[in-house]
Amino acid sequence: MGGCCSGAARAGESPVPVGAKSFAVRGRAAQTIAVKGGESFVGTHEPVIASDGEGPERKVWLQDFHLEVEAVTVARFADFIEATGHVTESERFGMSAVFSPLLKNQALVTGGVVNTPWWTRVDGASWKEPEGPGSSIEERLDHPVTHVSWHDAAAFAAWVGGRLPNEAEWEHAARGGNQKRRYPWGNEEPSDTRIFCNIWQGQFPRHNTLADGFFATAPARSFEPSEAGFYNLAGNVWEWTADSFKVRSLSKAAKLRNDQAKKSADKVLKGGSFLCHESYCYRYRIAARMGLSPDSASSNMGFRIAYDVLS
Ligand SMILES: [Cu+2]
Repeated sequence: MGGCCSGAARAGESPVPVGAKSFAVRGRAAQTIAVKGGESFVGTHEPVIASDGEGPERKVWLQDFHLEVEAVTVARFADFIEATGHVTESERFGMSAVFSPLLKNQALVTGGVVNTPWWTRVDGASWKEPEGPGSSIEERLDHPVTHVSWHDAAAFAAWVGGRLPNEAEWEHAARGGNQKRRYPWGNEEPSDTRIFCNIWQGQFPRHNTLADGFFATAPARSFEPSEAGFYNLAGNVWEWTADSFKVRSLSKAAKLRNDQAKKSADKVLKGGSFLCHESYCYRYRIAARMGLSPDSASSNMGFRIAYDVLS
């Protein structure tokens, strides 16, 4: 069984990899894991949501790379803002998409989102006021930053001297190499009582049993890390990748969507979020994906940083 991650924890060792390093050239250090490249694959031959383009499985060749163990936190993003004066797109647009049950002040609701009444456009919502004016990040400094667009994520990545991973790298790291794994922890299905990650438990969106301990985001380092040492690749927040969103499968419907997707500049997000549940959004699987325009942002989207291996 060829694990892909050098310096990664093996059975019996500490879950935090011994060989982990930090590559960030600016801002506070973040731990990375060296991931061995080579032949791998992206996607699956058994798509669950075929219209998302989960299939077919395709061979890819990957260079070695490094990937941070956790999503970029609020605290780290705050350093970036302070150092660069970067203004996020949510701040420029003056609003972001907030998961409605998080809103204590319903007066902030300025408009819903079609077909998904649990999303609300909130004026003034941004990475530092995630539920709009008066809300605070103080108790969430170790959570993944949210309300960041792809452009914001790319700007942060450039600042630290890294980049966003591409989809194949993200999947490869999540599977622990060239293994057929459905989830970063293996193949066992999470359920409302078997908890592996931060997703929804209960009747979405009315009732969350909180069996995993979190209504919305959890700290970026929570739950058991994968064998390789990565935290929360599945669940918690969607993670932006470098790739443009295309539907790869060849069904007619998918082809049509592909033609539409080709015209759009949508980017791929991976991993699902605290809102996913098998009953309506079964997207915390490794092969699952979502495409969104690079200026979109919301309560459940963040990112993590990859680095090239410099020789
Ligand atoms: Cu979901």
